[in-house]
Amino acid sequence: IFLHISVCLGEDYDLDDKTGLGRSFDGIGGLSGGGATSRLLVNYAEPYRSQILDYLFRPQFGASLQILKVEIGGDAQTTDGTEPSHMHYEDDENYFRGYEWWLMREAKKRNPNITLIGLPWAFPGWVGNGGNWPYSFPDITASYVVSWILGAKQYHDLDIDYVGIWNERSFNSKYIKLLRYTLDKRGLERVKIIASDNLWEPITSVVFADKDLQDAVEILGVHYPGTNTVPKALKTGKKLWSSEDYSTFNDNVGGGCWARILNQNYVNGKMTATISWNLVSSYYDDLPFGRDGLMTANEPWSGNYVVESPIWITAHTTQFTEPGWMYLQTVGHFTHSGSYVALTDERGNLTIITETMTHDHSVCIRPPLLPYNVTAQNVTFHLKGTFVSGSFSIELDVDEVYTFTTVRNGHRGNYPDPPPSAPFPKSYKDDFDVSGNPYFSEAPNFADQTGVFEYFTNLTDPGPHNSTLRQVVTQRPVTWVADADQTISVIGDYKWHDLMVSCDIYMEAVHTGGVFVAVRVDKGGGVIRSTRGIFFWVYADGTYKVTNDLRGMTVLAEGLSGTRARVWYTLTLTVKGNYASADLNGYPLWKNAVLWEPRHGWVAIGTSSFELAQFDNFAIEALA
Ligand code: 147
Repeated sequence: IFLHISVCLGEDYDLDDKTGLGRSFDGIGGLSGGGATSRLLVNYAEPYRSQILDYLFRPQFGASLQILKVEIGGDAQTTDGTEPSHMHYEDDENYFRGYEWWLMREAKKRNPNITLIGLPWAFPGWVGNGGNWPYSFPDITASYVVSWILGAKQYHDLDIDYVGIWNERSFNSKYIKLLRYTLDKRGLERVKIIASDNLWEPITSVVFADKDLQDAVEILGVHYPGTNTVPKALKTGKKLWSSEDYSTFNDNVGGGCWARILNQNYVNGKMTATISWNLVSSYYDDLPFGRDGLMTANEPWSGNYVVESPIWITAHTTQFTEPGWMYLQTVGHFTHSGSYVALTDERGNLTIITETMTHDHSVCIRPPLLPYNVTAQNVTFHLKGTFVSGSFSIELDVDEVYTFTTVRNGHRGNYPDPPPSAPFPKSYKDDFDVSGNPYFSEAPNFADQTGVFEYFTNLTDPGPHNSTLRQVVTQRPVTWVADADQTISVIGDYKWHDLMVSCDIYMEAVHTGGVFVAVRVDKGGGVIRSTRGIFFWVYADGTYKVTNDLRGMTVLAEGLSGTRARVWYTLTLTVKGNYASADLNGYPLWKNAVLWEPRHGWVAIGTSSFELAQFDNFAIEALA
């Protein structure tokens, strides 16, 4: 009787393909990069690393992602760190740097049909020929980007499906056409172009008015569209994607945001793909946008990871659809708010996803969400057209997501709980001695914030410093945000305050060289220029400095050190309470520098400019 009454009081919704179908569904994805968001993932021990990858990519297991978008590393800061370029210098090519190649391979291994996208945020300095702009020499930029796509195939057998222009920065029509031309010339007709990974305008109007550009651009990709499009974008006839979205703390509100936009990006905005920034929160929590990934895996030292609610929200769509399925035209909003979408493989399968997220449980980071009211409601779906006629009713409470489907192999994947969360080890050492060819170019747990720090083998010096970590960016990149004028890589526990750090260092820049070790480093990401901490510098001109900031504006102490380039030295920095002191090669160099701020932060190493320098036998003893 209750059910009968519910049905009577409820509303009716037709699911019908009689008058044709809607747009073709292109998938749900995650974005690694923009930047360095997967940095700590690669350092997880097995089996945890594979488990995390399974939760992300394995079909019918977890998020079962249909799209993986990655940053084309440009040696510059792109939100949570820098990602290495495949061409640091004009005459340099290496397709094994960073972790995006590895990640794409792991994704493909699990889902051979996953769609791959590459997009640059920044470019090495030579691409701009010294200028901070990638379009002055568009042929250089195009061939640089196409090299990355060719390298993906040649070295990793990865077919990149789509490439973008310049993340959330200006586009240039001439460059887009030249990129299309260069792709075609190199036999990459199958690689399609997304533009412009920014707002709907001006790309929509420019594409609309330019026939050649229309031919070059396959997808209009926008960021954080708030589920809406503009009429002109629909009129271009192009596929519309939310090519970056979400960026919300991954608790249940983040899950609510994700559920609402996954449905409504199509219902309101006719967008047929949605990509989460970011894929997985594998960067230190205290970097910008901490935990804005579909799940959290940023403790490789403990093995702990957390499968958060957005993973299961994703599964509601991905486990019961495939790219190429068609949306029905009969999608929409419920009378008492919330939304439904329906998709079919055109061979009898039907998947319906409903969401009834309340405003306060589905706010995303951006854009602002206008107030609305959603209430519990009874809905009845009537199947019509090619679907066997019939109907079913359901009582939808608020903040619920349901999938109704003919697909039977959905599965809530599960592994035993990972090890418990633990802080970064207080006692930590790395001698950077990697035997043979390490698969990763970067030393575990170092998160580069300006410049790129890579394993390096001194072929000519078989001595104790034959395997080192080397800063390799020698020219200011074409930046995405404001990189520091110094290079810096951070590591450790942001809460650390009293500690001892030592590191062997080797300046390569004669006369002009300078390197530092630092503690209580308080900022990373886009604000890296204003980072403070306790920085102990030595220079190739025979001097040292102690500064309270990376920029070197506040000098706490300075003097003579006798240091010069091409000699190894051991720097030791000790900070306790309000006092700092340092040794050079085991002998006291300065002591009792007085400091007040910052009270805590990461440990860091780096250089005083974009210059080559090496580091070895890095060691931390955190006291508190
Ligand atoms: C995006 C970037 O593309 C990502 O790399 C990452 O930084 C992400 C973090 O939320 O944000 O950039 C945006 C930055 C600011 C706005 C939109 C996108 N904004 O203020 O509207």
